[in-house]
Amino acid sequence: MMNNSPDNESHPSAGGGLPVIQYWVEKTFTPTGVKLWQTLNHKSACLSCAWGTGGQKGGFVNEAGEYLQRCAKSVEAIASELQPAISQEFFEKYSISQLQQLTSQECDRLGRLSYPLILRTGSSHYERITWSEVYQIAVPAFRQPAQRIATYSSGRSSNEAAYLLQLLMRSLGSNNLADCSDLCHAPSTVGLKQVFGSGTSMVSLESLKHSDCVVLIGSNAPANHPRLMNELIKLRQRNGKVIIINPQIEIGLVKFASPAFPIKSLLTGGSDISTLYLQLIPGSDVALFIGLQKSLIAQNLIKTEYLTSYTDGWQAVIDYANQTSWDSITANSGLSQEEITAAAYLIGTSKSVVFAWAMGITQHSNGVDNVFSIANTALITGNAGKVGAGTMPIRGHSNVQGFGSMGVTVNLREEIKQALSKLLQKPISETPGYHTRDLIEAATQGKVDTLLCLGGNLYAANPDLQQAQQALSQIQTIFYVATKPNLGHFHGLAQHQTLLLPVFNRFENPHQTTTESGNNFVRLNDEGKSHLQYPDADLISEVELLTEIAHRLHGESPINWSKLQDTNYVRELIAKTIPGYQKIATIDKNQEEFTIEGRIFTQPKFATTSGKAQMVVTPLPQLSLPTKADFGISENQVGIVVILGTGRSYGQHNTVVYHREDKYRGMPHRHCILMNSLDVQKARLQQHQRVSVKGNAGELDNIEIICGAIREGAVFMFYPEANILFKANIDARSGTPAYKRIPVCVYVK
Ligand SMILES: Nc1nc2c(c(=O)[nH]1)N[C@H]1C(S)=C(S)[C@@H](COP(=O)(O)OP(=O)(O)OC[C@H]3O[C@@H](n4cnc5c(=O)[nH]c(N)nc54)[C@H](O)[C@@H]3O)O[C@H]1N2
Ligand SMILES: Nc1nc2c(c(=O)[nH]1)N[C@H]1C(S)=C(S)[C@@H](COP(=O)(O)OP(=O)(O)OC[C@H]3O[C@@H](n4cnc5c(=O)[nH]c(N)nc54)[C@H](O)[C@@H]3O)O[C@H]1N2
Ligand code: SF4
Ligand SMILES: [Mo]
Repeated sequence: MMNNSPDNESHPSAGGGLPVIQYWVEKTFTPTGVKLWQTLNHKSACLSCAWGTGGQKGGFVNEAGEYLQRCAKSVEAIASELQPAISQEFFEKYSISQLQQLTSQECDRLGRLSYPLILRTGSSHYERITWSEVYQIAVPAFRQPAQRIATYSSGRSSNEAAYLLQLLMRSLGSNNLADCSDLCHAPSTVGLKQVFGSGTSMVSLESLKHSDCVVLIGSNAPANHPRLMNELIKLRQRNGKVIIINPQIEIGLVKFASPAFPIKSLLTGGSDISTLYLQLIPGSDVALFIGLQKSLIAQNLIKTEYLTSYTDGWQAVIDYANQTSWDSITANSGLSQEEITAAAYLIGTSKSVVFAWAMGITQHSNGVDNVFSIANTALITGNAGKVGAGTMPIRGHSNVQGFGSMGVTVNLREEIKQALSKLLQKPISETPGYHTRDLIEAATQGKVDTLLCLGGNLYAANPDLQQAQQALSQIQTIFYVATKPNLGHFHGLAQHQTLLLPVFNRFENPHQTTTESGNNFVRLNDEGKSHLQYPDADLISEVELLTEIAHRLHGESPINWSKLQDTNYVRELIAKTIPGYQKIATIDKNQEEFTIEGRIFTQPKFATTSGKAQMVVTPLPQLSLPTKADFGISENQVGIVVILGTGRSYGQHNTVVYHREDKYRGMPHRHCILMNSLDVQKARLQQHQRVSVKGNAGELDNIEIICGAIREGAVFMFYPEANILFKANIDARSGTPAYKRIPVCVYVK
């Protein structure tokens, strides 16, 4: 399907463009507009995605020093943080059961949390408490046996806060450091570490600028990493190729109007992005990549000398591709041999190819295999370890990668373990920690007493919301550290006490902090001032909160925890214990932002023991579909079994909804299902009809059918609402749920 034209005339004909500019104008000319502009100019990294705009050269500058790089998503995120405080009367007035009626968007619009709150068993309302009461609760809560305490974190906090979080947990003898990356890019980290010895992107922004072909797989970058689109536009301008692999035609991947190219946007309605668009069956990426390998071999476009010199295991990968029949590849992927051959030719004849991907690759029960199969294809064509080429997971949250680097992970690197053990003057526990899904399972079984969530929305981000709620209700004490209320704060309640602790965000902290972008670049964030000030508001920094708890638990030996309130000292410890991070020790003095050592490979010498890339054979995925009867629905009832992929609208950030509608997909509200019109016909349904959608955990009624550019057999819905439908089916090696391949039945009751 070389489909380069959007199918529906009433939708915008390019991603970005006018709706985006309208949003800018609306937001920046309101009364808070002045503060918004000041914040956009503040020397700190953008809050939203991990592309890493902002920092010491100013809010609008990217890592290559280019200007005009802020996107509307950044404005959205800041605008939401600039909201006024929620009044004390609000929580006195509304009971928890009333708060549970709020939607995600309504929760966010309540405003900023500005003083600590507690909900005790038997009480119907959150009540204000003091910070000293918070610490009185925290100390005994963290003195529980190490295996019964846990944390979860989301990637917006600083490196310093992340480092302190894991240091606190390791010092208590616990490795239970669940993190949102477990639900996100964990398969990339696991897969890339095995192949290349390093779990992050091997491509810097600078290197990307030398590529002449980008293969963009399972990413809706126009919505979720808008400034990556500038790089694709420039690549097309220098005659480069862009191959898109996605079951859905995302309009902004066909054409994108970027404010950085205003004249082109006005004259032509945007720049062309995709050279070739491969609309495959959801979850079949491994089949496609084996097909690409097979075709590259057949077209004599593989680099055998490179394989023999720089890789191990290549022969088995080649044999497997040769043995796999075209019939099984095309049946599995839903693509024709011609389409795959055309893509292989573009890849094989380009000089430097970057393979970039996001959640369409990782959120599958074979997520790690997906990553292996991409890496194999890069290696077969010699596209790893040279300028302009390589593997590039496009990270989610703005500092999610920093959390991993700081040791907030259940797969702690041996070097860090040793260094931490020296620092803490005791061995690091060998008991494996809970990743996010393990944490939910352990909590369900009553094995967790205390949970601290540093940001995020553990409840709504997980599959099977009922299970998540039930799991959290088994925990004695939960501390939610947050800037704004979300669904989790009202639905994810603990058995005895739930605390809601307000903190400053990145541009408000009273000290400097750092963050790491998806391109391995470390940013310095200046101190700032919040519009929420004492005595009207009573917020603290995450660093203060964590060090205060640790100090009360451990005092000053072997680490002086209260001295760690000074983030310079935290950075000194980071420099000593985190590989590649030595330069962080002086970043506050010389303002020198830097690329982390040992991550960007421009030579085919990798971080594995032998220095060679380790190739792994990836079996074809088993893609079966249940029947209506499996859902308890009779075969002659109106309806159809399809594969649901869940994801983000153009107006949300993860579980936080900013706008109800998704103009680009023509979905007017949150309760829509995007379907192919042939499926709608086949099922004897109609566009705009209200239907029920049933999965293996739950059901949603009154869902409106919207016909759109999605492959036959595949449907799309928004998360977190859709998380009620299905149980967690995880990739065993990474723990990541298959949010992108969920069998559901769409039917009329
Ligand atoms: N504005 C905004 N920015 C964000 C976020 C946000 O919510 N809003 N979230 C941040 C976070 S944490 C993350 S992880 C990223 C997420 O960024 P993305 O990964 O771009 O987000 P998703 O909405 O999950 O979209 C994944 C894409 O994969 C496609 N896809 C689905 N199934 C398959 C498949 O089987 N194979 C292939 N090849 N493709 C498939 C979908 O059609 C969709 O286009 O964005 C980050 N940036
Ligand atoms: N069905 C389905 N489910 C998914 C996904 C999917 O594609 N489909 N994607 C998954 C992915 S990729 C991810 S990353 C997860 C996201 O999961 P999470 O990261 O857990 O969720 P978020 O919605 O990003 O968390 C938002 C909250 O963070 C808090 N916050 C914001 N800034 C700060 C700060 O500076 N400090 C602190 N302490 N708190 C702050 C605010 O209270 C806000 O409400 O969801 C996963 N769940
Ligand atoms: S692309 Fe990402 S980092 Fe850059 S301004 Fe937009 S949201 Fe922020
Ligand atoms: Mo994510």
